[in-house]
Amino acid sequence: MPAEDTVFYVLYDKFMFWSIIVAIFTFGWLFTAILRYRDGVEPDTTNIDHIEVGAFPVDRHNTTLELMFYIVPTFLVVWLTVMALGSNSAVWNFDEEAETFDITVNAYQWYFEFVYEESLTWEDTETGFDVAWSAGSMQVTSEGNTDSTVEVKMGTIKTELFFNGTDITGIPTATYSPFQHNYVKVFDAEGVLIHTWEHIPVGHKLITPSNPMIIPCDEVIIANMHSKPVDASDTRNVGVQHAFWVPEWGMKEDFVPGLESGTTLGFIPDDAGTFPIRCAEYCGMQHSIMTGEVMVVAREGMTCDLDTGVKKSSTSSASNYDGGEM
Ligand SMILES: [Cu+2]
Repeated sequence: MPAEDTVFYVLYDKFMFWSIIVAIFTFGWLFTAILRYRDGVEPDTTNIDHIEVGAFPVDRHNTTLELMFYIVPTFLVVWLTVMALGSNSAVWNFDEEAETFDITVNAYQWYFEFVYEESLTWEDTETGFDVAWSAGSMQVTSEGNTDSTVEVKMGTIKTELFFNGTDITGIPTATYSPFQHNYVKVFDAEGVLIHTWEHIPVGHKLITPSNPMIIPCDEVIIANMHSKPVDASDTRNVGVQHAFWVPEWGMKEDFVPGLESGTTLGFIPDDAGTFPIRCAEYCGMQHSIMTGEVMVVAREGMTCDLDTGVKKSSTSSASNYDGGEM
């Protein structure tokens, strides 16, 4: 979901285009008038009977032209307003029927925390590797027989295994649980990460800057956002204002301290990839380092090829306050 896909990008373009047109006309007119009617330049009075300082030359005015000065800008302003209002319906009316992926985003001084309200099992695509892991057993298969190291995490236990392209041994499958954070990471001989399979359970927390926010592609992501104090023991401290900003998507939403229900950001990421997150609201000393990444992934066994029937970003990026009762 690059910013080019979003309704805001189109709006920005159209507003910019018309601002330039209006500016050329207005400043052109201004400079013409400055040069033509400056002190010391004799006015051209060929077609004027009389010209009086401070009086409008009534015998020479052009009704059509003057009317246009009112009509054209009025139309332009009304049109731009209607067009801008159209973006509201794009971002505030989510398809109620649509399946959503809910995630809570908390902002602290000075990091973001992502709390999973739903579990997510995802896997890299097109790497040649495939990991199949469930309660019973784990299998790693590879198209090319490359020697690799496999790092397996089950809950808090990490194990390093060797994979020769076909066989992998010693996997402690007995304690696999979908309620734990589990991952399988495959590294090549040089230690470069080449394949990841991961299961994020409900309630799992990922924290910036060391962890990205991991979300599935082609789904309506609903992020419920709260500002929180680092020290929760002081009840007077309700956190400070922050803003969640993904520049590449043209998407931004505030965290409002003290707002119980939080704010909501809804969007459909359609391209897999990693995109930077920044805090876009000055929030104290280390505001500038309050950054992170959002990682768009394909659910296990799926791809992000847009043939899932999900419309491409018609509800692309959204920002609205949660609840009409505010
Ligand atoms: Cu911040």
